[in-house]
Amino acid sequence: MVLKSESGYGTAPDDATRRLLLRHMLVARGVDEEACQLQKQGTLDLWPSCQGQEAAQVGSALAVGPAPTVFPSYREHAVALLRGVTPQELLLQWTGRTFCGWDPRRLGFFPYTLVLAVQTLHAVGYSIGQRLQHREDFVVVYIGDGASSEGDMSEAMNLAAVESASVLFVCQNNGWALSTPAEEQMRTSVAERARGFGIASVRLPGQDPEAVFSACSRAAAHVREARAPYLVEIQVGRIHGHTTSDAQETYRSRDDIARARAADPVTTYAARLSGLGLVDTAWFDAVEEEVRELREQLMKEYA
Ligand SMILES: Cc1ncc(C[n+]2csc(CCOP(=O)(O)OP(=O)(O)O)c2C)c(N)n1
Ligand SMILES: [Mg+2]
Repeated sequence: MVLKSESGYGTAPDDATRRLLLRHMLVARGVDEEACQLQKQGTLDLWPSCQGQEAAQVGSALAVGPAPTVFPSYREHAVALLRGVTPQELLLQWTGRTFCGWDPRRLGFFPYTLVLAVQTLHAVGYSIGQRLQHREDFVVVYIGDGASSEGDMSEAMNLAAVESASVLFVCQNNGWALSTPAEEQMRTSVAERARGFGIASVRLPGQDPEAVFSACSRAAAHVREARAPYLVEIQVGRIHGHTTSDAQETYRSRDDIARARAADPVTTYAARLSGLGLVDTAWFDAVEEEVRELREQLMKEYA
């Protein structure tokens, strides 16, 4: 199945957007690192790190823009921050003090879902409801490779295809459902499976935020112009364990962990833009200062 539209949404990001991609990735990394620290100190009960997945999250979120309502899973911290969730709001849920730290209606960013894949049904139903009320019906839903094995995901894909719902499925395939490797979960890619339901799809590596931005821009154009669903499967690396409670060294080879670290999208992209002269020391200093302030606020609030 091919994209209905290859037009518009100039798919390659311009230089300002490239800097923005990197900035959001660096902010997300800083907040994630601080959350890991706070969990070690006992302030947070748990933290599911998104390290290694920043290019997929920032690239997709910037590509679709602010219009769509987003239904996240529980690891979309970079998307959350980009959509306006503050770091304080983001961490609150992981102290066990609230179900959701932010206002989902104001931000168009729904609460995190810990029950795998239910958000896919929420997303499709929401989009259909919005369309019936002649409101913005473009919806983005994030799932992991493991969540894609749930029955809800199959139901949601089928319903989206049959109803031609304006839903962009973004699957971050980090190769693991907790300790179960992707090859033990499925015999085809998630993208191929989507096509079986009649949903156009693409699969791509997720280290380069520009490639993700381009693919998601084209996917968003398809959703908007064809008013039909689309699925993007992004192959990402998981740098840390499933959560801070998970000792991944017990089931994952050292080499595999080392590969994920070596392919770190944040350091790789920072080096690339620096090499191209698109960012300089002053630029890095300014972002570092911003991240330091965010981390200090978190420490004050939580430590
Ligand atoms: C319906 C349901 N079944 C099982 C679980 C337990 N569980 C929590 S996370 C997880 C793995 C999810 O993997 P994936 O969707 O790939 O997301 P990732 O954590 O890798 O981002 C499992 C099995 C759950 N939360 N919900
Ligand atoms: Mg996974």
